[in-house]
Amino acid sequence: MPVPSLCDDDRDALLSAHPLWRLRGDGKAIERTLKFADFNAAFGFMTRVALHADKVDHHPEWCNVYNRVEITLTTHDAGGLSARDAQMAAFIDAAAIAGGA
Ligand code: H2B
Repeated sequence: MPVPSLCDDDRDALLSAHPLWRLRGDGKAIERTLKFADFNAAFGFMTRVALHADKVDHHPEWCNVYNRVEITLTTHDAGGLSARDAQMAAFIDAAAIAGGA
């Protein structure tokens, strides 16, 4: 089902509200790299995000190497960024703090 993509003002507001995220070169996604104390902390964080993602049906693209997690947020159903990415960035930022990133 199509999802509305963010207008330029809403995209700028997303980036201002979540300064640890950077806009991907093509403007269709945001990215953040997180570093945790160890693999256990990184995977615990990923587990919390995964359960939330499945609940809200909005899934991150990510890569984990030991204590590092690289995350890309985009909305496939919008062909770019949507309000769902802003909501997911807020959840991830809070989970990152809780997880000690
Ligand atoms: N995740 C993301 N990141 N973007 C989507 O457009 C998306 C999703 N769509 N998770 C959902 C699943 C959709 O495919 C299902 C059918 O609701």
